[in-house]
Amino acid sequence: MPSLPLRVSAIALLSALAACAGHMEAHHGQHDMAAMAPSPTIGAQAQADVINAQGAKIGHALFREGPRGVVVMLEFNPRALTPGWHGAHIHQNGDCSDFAAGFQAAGAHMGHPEAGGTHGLLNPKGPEDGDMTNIFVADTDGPFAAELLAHGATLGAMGHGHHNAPLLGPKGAALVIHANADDHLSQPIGGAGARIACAALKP
Ligand SMILES: [Cu+2]
Repeated sequence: MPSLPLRVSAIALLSALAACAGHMEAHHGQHDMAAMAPSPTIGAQAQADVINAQGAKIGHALFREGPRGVVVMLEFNPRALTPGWHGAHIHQNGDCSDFAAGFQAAGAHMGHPEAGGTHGLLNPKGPEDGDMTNIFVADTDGPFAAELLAHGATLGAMGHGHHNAPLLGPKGAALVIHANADDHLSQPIGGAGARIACAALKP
């Protein structure tokens, strides 16, 4: 683990453990404990360039782990994406190398149907671990940014508790931005269309 691009704060870890112990006292339940266990890598960070379908860098992605998922901060150059809504998901492979072929190497969503998942934040049978809210790009000549929560992700190498998509596991992970909005319901990707940008996290 020391070679991973992670910075784990010992203080954050201790306070997380303290919160954990307090919770266990309050509820005494093994099941509750498993459900509420905070991530062991809380406070960890990782970052990656966002590239477009020409392979050019168009922005930056910062991933920061909190107790209920990974907060993804995206910052883009002017005109990096077409105006309008764009779906964004965590895909299962940290590989954005085949940009000319539409980023297929990034694979399916984290927690895809093979792993028992069903797509959609608004789907009663969903969501997959990699599902996130859309971003909206205004028609502007300036830089722009967005922040998303990867609710089912951890920056650890192992899944744990409710966070069962390890972004820095053996295959890494990729943030993929799509051409159109995700309707959070239809299968398999909410009708979000082509993959237009990608940021790879490698283990
Ligand atoms: Cu996607």
